[in-house]
Amino acid sequence: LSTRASTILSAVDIPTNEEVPGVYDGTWGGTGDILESVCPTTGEVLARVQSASPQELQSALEKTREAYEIIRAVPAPKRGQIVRQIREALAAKRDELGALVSLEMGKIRSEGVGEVQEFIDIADSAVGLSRMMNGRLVASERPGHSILEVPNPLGVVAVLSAFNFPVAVYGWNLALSLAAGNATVWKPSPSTPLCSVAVTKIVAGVLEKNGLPGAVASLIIGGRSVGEAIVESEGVDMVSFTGSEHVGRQVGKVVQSRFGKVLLELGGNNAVIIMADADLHLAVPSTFFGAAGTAGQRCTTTRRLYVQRSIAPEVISRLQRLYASLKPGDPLDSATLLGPMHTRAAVGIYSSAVDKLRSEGAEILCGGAVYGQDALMGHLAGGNFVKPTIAIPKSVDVKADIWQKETFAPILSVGVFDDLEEAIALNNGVPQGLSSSLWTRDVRNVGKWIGPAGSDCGIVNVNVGTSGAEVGAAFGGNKTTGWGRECGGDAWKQYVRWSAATINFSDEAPLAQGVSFSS
Ligand code: UN1
Repeated sequence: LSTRASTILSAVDIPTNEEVPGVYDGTWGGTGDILESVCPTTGEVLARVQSASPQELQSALEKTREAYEIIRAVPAPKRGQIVRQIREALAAKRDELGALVSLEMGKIRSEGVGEVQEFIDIADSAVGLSRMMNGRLVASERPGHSILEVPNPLGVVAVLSAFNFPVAVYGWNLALSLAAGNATVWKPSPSTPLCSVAVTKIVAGVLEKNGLPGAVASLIIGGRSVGEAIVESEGVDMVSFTGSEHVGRQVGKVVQSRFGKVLLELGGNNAVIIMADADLHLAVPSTFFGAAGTAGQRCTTTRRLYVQRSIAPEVISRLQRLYASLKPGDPLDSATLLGPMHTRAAVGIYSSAVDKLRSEGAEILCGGAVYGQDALMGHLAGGNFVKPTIAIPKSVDVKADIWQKETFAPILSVGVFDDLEEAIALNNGVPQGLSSSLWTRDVRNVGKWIGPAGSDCGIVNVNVGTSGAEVGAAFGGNKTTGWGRECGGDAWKQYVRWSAATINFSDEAPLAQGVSFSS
C-alpha cells in the first residue's frame, strides 16, 4: 500500500495489512464475498473488504430490529444527546474522514471535508429537533374529547446510499432517523466501503459508550443481492434509497408491493437559466462549479445551461476560459479542482455520451476526451480522468434524447432562449425534477420562477447554482427523481409513524358527525 493511502487509512482506524470486516451489528464480521476498494485517482487497491453472507445479513437485520425496541424506549431528547456525541466524534475526525472520502471516492479535498461537515450540520439540526419533534393537539367536535397526533418511532430504516456522497447521505438519514427513535441499517455503495466502515466505527463507539446496542446503527456491506434482500425484507419499515432512476424504480415497486415506506432520491438533469440582466461575475463561476465540480458526479450537477440570446456569446466565452484553467490532479492536493471519475465504467459512460453528442451534430466547445497518459503525471497515470466538456447540441428541442437523459459525468449542454417562459418550459421539459437555478436581477422573474408556473423541481434556486445545498433546505426532487425529501425542511416527519388518537375524557360516548345509533 502506498504511503499516500496508508496514512489516511490509519488516521481513520482502518487496518492496512489485513482484510477489513464489512458487517457491523454490535460485533464486526463479514464472511461473504470479498470486495475491493479501488482508488479512482491511482488505480491502487486500497483494501479488501469482507461483505455479508446471506446468514449474516439476516442476523444483522434481526439484531437491528431488537435494537429498535431499545432505542424507541429512550426519550427523544436523550436520543438527541447520542446524536450530539456522534456529531462531536465526527467533528474531531472531520479532516481525516474528508481525506478518506477524497481517497476512496475521488472528490477534491475541500468537498470531501465539506461532505463530512454536512453530516455534522444535520446532526446539529437533529439535536435541536430531538426536543421539537412535536405532535399536535387538535380540537375535537365532540364535548370532552381531544385529538392527539403523536409521532411515534417507525422501526428499522434501511439507508441505501450511492458512491458520490459516501458519508453525507447516510448522515442525513441517520441523524433524523435516530432522533426519531429508529434503528438504522446502512448498505453503502460497494465501491466506497471504507468510508462506511470508518463512519460506522465512530457511530458505534458512541453507542457502545452509552450502553446502547451497536445494532442501533448497523452496517451491511454487499453487492446487489444484499441490497435486494434488504429491500424485500418485511422487517425493514422504510427504505431510503439514493441512486439511479433504473434501480430506484425497482426499489420503489418492491417496497410498495409489501406496503413499506420508501424515500427515493434518483436522477437529476439540472438546468441553469441565465437571463440577460444577471450578474455574470456571479453566474458564470457558479455555473462552472455546478457543471465541472465533483467531476460532474453530483445528483445536483448542472447538466443543462440555458442562456438568453443577447448574452450567449459572452457567457459561453467566459465559461470556456474557466474550463481551460482546469487541470487534472490528485484530489488530495489542495490546489486540485478536477479529480477523477469514480470508476472505469464511468469513463466509458462519459465517452459514449460525448460520441453520441458528436454523432448528433453537437459542437464540442471544450473537452470531449479522456486524458491521455501524457497529461497524467506519475501516480495519476492509473486514474479515471476525463476532460470536462461543454457541448452545443444542434437544437434546443428538449424532447431530444441528449437533453432528456442524465449522464453522470462532467458534460454541460448549452442552449439559447428568448424569454423566461420558454426557458421554464425547457427546464421543466425533462422527466427528472431535482434542482434548478435562475440568474436574474428582476424580481418579476423570481416571482414567476418560484410560483405555480415556474420550475417544477424540488430545488428552485435564484442566483445560487444547482448544486451544493445546505442542510437546512429539504433536499430532493419531483417526477422521476422520486419525490423524496431528506435533510432539512419537514423531512423528519417521514421517519415516524403518526398515531391519530381521539381520546374521550367525558361521561358520554357521542358519535362524530352527529350520527345516532341507539334503539
Ligand atoms: C447527491 O449528489 O446525491 O446539494 C447529494 C448538493 C449536496 C448533496 C448532493 N449538498 O450538491
